[in-house]
Parts: sequence; structure tokens; C-alpha cells
Amino acid sequence: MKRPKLNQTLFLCLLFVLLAACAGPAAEAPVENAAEAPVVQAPEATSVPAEAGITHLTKPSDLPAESISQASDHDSSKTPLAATGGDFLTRGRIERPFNANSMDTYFPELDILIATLYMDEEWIYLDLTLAGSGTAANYALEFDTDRDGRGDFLVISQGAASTEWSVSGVQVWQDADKSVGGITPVLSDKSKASHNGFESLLFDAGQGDDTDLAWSRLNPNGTAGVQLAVKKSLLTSDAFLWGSWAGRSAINPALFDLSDSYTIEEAGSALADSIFYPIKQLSEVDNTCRQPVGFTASGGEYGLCPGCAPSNDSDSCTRPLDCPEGNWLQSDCACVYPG
Ligand SMILES: [Ca+2]
Ligand SMILES: [Ca+2]
Ligand SMILES: [Ca+2]
Ligand SMILES: [Ca+2]
Repeated sequence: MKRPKLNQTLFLCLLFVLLAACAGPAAEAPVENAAEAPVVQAPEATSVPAEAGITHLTKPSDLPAESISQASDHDSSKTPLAATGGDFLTRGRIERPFNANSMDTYFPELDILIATLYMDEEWIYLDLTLAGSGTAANYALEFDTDRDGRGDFLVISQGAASTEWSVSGVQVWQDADKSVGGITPVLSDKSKASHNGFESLLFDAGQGDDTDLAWSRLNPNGTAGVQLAVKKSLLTSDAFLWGSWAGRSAINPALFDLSDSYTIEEAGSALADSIFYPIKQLSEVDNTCRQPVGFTASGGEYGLCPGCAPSNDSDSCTRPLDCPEGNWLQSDCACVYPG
């Protein structure tokens, strides 16, 4: 009489094991399905607008209290119809926050007054103090990381319109083939540029190997200005030169150096006493001189700000060695090649 009871017990155990075995996969199935779902949907995500599919792991916060570098720039609001100084295209110095030809419209949002660099553990920040607010414009931070005078990276903010950090409109370009600057970096070459400027787009509004690489925002403190943030990991060196830009269509990566893309005859000059006055093809753009970070400048660096090194005085203008004496125009600090 014991055998039927044993069989019944064995049967119940077997049934339990079978149910448990079935229950296992059934319980895991939703997890597997959940894990597979994004893979199935991924191809469709490529057709979604760029910002929609971006997941950010980190973003910049407030700027550190202490800056690491600063460049002051000419204030062109002081004189109507002309710049007060700082506009020597053939030396890479540009001060043109005006419209072309008549120069009767001044754009305070394109006039950099102070450019300040900050750095923390993860980010390099550029803070641009502008003469005033206006139509959304483009701003850029240029790095020369091997200190040969050729810009290596260009971080551009296009149309920043909020005080919140955003990757929208932010691009990072590289001059991977070392063509920026043509024959002589920063300075105008004898013939106009045929090179491609910054040709490699590393980051575009969150698209790129690092979706968090670069950000921008309007100054959140109420003063007219724009801030850019880019990861320190972009740069291969802790010692570099940096400069900044404000402009509209002139902030075009393919046109760098601008001093090689326009002759001074084409570009004109913003200085009232120049024979090339007024500005013509190159207008609505401003830049700053370059400051060193992480090293002591020798004074021979291209585009270096005045006073950065004992032997450096960029405000004094001397004829470059590669400019024939007959082609030198001291009043414009320019080497001019007829025809
Ligand atoms: Ca300025
Ligand atoms: Ca360089
Ligand atoms: Ca290039
Ligand atoms: Ca050049």
C-alpha cells in the first residue's frame, strides 16, 4: 500500500520540477525582451532628429572662481564708423564689429571686450564679455596645442540663446592635415589660401565619439556675454595657446586663417586712417590676440598678445623678414602684393 503513495509523491515532485522549469524561462522572458527592444528600435532612431536620441553622461556646471588666463580687446563702441585699433588683417588681428562698406551699423554682440579662460578637473571654459547684446551670433575658441602658430582645434558656438548649457549649435573642428595658416601661420601669405582650414568635424551638437564634448550658453549672470565649455581631454597638451572669435558667416572653419582667405584689398580695413578703409568683404567679425597657458611664452609665438613675454610687443609693428621692403606699408602694418 506504500508504493502508490510513493508514486503519487514522485509524480507531484516531477510536476513541480516541470512547472518550475517552465516558470524559469517564462519569468526571464520579459527581461530578455526588454534588453532586446532597443536593439530592434536602434535603426529607426537614426531617422530621429539629432538631439532626440542623445544621452549625456556629464555636463559643465558653474565656472571656477579663479581664471587661468585673460585677453582684453578693443572696444569699438567708442568711435562711430571705425575701430579704435586692433585691426591688422595681415597679422591676424581683426576688429570689425560693423557692417560692410558703410560701417554705419555697429554690432555690440560681435565686439569682444574681455576673453577669460577657466579650467577645472574636466573642463576648459571660455567666458566672453561682449559690448552688448543683439542678434544671436557665432563665437569660437581656437587652440594651438603644439604652439606652432597653426590653430589645431576650433570650438564653435552657433546661435546660443539660453543661459542653460546646451550642445545645440556647438561644433568642434580639427585641422588634422595641418593646413591652417598656409605658409606662415597667423600672417597673410603672398597668395590667397587654397587649403581647407579646419576640415575635420569631431563633434556636432552632441553627435560624435563623445556626446558631451562641448557646450555653450549665454552668460547666466545677466551681463552681455557667451560661455563655451570643452572637455580638457580634447587637447593633447597642457601647454597651449588660445584665442577667441565673435562673428557671423566669417566664423567658417574652412576659411581659417582668415588672413589667408582674403587679401587686405578685398577685406578692407576698419581703421579710419588706412588706405584700405572701410571694411569690405570681411565684416561682422572680431578676434582676440593669443594667450599662453601652461608655459612661458618666448615672444616669438604667432599672434601672441602684447606683454606676454619680455621680447614681445605686438603693438609695435615691424616688417616681417619675408616681406620685401617695397611691399611694406607701415601705416597699415601690412605687406601688400600688387595684382
Ligand atoms: Ca573688440
Ligand atoms: Ca598648431
Ligand atoms: Ca586643414
Ligand atoms: Ca598664413
